[in-house]
Amino acid sequence: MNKKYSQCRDEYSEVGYFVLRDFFTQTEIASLKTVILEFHEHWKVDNQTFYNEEAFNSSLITGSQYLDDAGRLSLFNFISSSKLLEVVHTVIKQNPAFMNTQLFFNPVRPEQKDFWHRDCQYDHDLEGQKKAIQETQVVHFRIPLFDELGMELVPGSHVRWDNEQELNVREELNGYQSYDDLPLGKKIPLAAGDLLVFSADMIHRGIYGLDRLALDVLVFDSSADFIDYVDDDCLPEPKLLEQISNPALFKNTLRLKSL
Ligand SMILES: O=C(O)CCC(=O)C(=O)O
Repeated sequence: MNKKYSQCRDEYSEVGYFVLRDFFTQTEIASLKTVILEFHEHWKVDNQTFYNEEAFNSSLITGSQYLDDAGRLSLFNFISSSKLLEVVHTVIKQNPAFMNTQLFFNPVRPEQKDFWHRDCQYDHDLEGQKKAIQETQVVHFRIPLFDELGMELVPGSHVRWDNEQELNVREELNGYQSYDDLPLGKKIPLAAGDLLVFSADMIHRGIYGLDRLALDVLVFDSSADFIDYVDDDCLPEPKLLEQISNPALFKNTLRLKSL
């Protein structure tokens, strides 16, 4: 471990993200890659038009549509490994709950540009977004499978509202485009094996290029109201749950689902 967890916690609350370099071993990344590539190949065939025209991510990687039980189980065990959970607990101390997974890749069309956003902007108007960033947020754990240009983040924007330019850019107001550069953006290049932890509601964009294929695991605080965002099919069924070494992350979600 290249950083003390207390330092990670401080960085997260101050700037909204932290990076752990060489967090995963080559062996861990190689076995993860096998499962993820299997998902990705099936997904691409099934979503050919969407993939060719506009897609830059897929989701529900742990679902039953494209992976068999063995693949799903290895993903569930990876996501809830004690190593990763220790990091999850640095930002969500009590009862973190699994939300979803997403896989980010390059769009097929080279002219498609990477764009600034806060995740909450797709669910809320501006007043709702202002509220969302003051309340509990969803956390992304980004695991690149290949070296990539990484992410561009606006440090501190997880707890503050946009300045005029940021709002114009991410909402495409007053002639601005969501791909315009932002002066406060900080580029975080990532290598296979690194782990980037960042707040879903900070101003951010993925940077397209190289052979990027990154798994994002999304986790939320059980006390926050996010359960409706969770798709049942991406959770382990009882027969898989009992084979997961540390099932708490999924059990927390299943408990909320049953309420
Ligand atoms: O990598 C990308 O294309 C965007 C990533 C992103 O927006 C996210 O993880 O929420």
